[in-house]
Amino acid sequence: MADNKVLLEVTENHLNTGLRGVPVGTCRTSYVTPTEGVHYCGYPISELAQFDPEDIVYLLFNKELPTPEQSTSFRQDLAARAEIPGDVESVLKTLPKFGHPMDWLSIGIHTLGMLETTEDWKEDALNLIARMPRLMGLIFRIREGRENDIPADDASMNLVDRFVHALDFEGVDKEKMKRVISTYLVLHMDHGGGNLSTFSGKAIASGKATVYSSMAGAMNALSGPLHGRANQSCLEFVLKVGTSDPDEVEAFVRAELEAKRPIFGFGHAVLRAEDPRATAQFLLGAEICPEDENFKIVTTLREVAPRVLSENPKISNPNANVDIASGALLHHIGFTDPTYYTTFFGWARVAGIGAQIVDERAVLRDGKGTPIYRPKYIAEAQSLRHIE
Ligand code: NMX
Ligand code: MLT
Repeated sequence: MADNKVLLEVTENHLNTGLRGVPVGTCRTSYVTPTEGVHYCGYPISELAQFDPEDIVYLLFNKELPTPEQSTSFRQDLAARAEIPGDVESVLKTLPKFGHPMDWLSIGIHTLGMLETTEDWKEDALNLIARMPRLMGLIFRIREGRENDIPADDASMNLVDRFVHALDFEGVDKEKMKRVISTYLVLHMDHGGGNLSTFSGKAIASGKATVYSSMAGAMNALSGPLHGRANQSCLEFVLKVGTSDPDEVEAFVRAELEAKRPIFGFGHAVLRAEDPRATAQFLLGAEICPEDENFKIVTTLREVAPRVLSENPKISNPNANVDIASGALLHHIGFTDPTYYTTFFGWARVAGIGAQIVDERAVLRDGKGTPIYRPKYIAEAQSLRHIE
């Protein structure tokens, strides 16, 4: 059950805490509980990890899982929206290759919005979801200098197949790749209403910026190292650990803490147990790559780090979070450059943020939508100086 106990009074102690625990609205797509993590429309994420991404997109937009017929027709609907209505490639080709892939993703989404924006929140959100696999594939290819002979898009393929097709990596196990990406997308699609990128995207949309502008802003929020980009830092951290020996890992973790550096892949603002999204990825890794060196390191970290972090009573949750194992899995299937990892998070999150924007703009308050965001800030002494 969702924890619906809400704070009724905002006191001085709540100021300057990043709105932690302060209720600001309702969310129709998902909620997060401290022990069971995220639930999509009431289903715990642990029950959804094996579903196809298309069915979970349907769930987030329609608040119920599709019947087989609804699933087929939704896939056809997405396919009909897939073609990018213009030339996004030539814009991507002008971007500096040394720029971060998340900046490319944000600019790519902005460009899609410039090529076509309808006057309808849901149309735009679904069009963007349908066009993301191609955009993602183009970002990889163009950044890698594989700009020629890009395979034509085939909208009859599912979302993950279309990305793998555009990417066209050689010498990789494409079936394994599709399985990891599919699970990754489902696990990362939504995480309640208040995570930073979702909140930012909805705030931008509340001023009636388009879905594309709002989503580009949400991607910028996701790109921060304490939020989405932690998955990049986490694999970089794992590569730095370099050993799965428990004693050596423990010494490494202690040295990092001593140096006042975070232990990536651990902790969460809301969860107080291991994130079930981490558990699901550990299960997948144990099945497909138990002997992978990075997977062995994260498995040891999962045992060692919570014990060490628990020694600090300030740390509210010493357990593994969503990012701990995702990098090891992506690395295993051929994505060896961690700077790309947050783009997968962003690709997935477009579904949840898109559905939440549609709800806030076109469903809540009997369809009127929430007003423009305008929280109150209390004036500090310095700002009052001129009237003293
Ligand atoms: N390693 C070192 N210190 C930590 C960690 C950690 N994994 N987790 C929390 N702390 C510190 C935190 O920096 C804070 O210190 P200070 O009071 O000096 O500012 C203190 O413990 C209390 O923090 P919490 O209230 O437990 O956590 P908070 O809600 O502020 O932050 C995270 C949540 C996720 C930002 C934090 O746990 C963290 O920085 N983790 C490591 C980075 C990471 O894995 N990010 C993943 C984000 C994805 N996700 O949220 O799922
Ligand atoms: C997320 O999935 O957005 C992260 O766990 C961060 C959060 O929920 O605050």
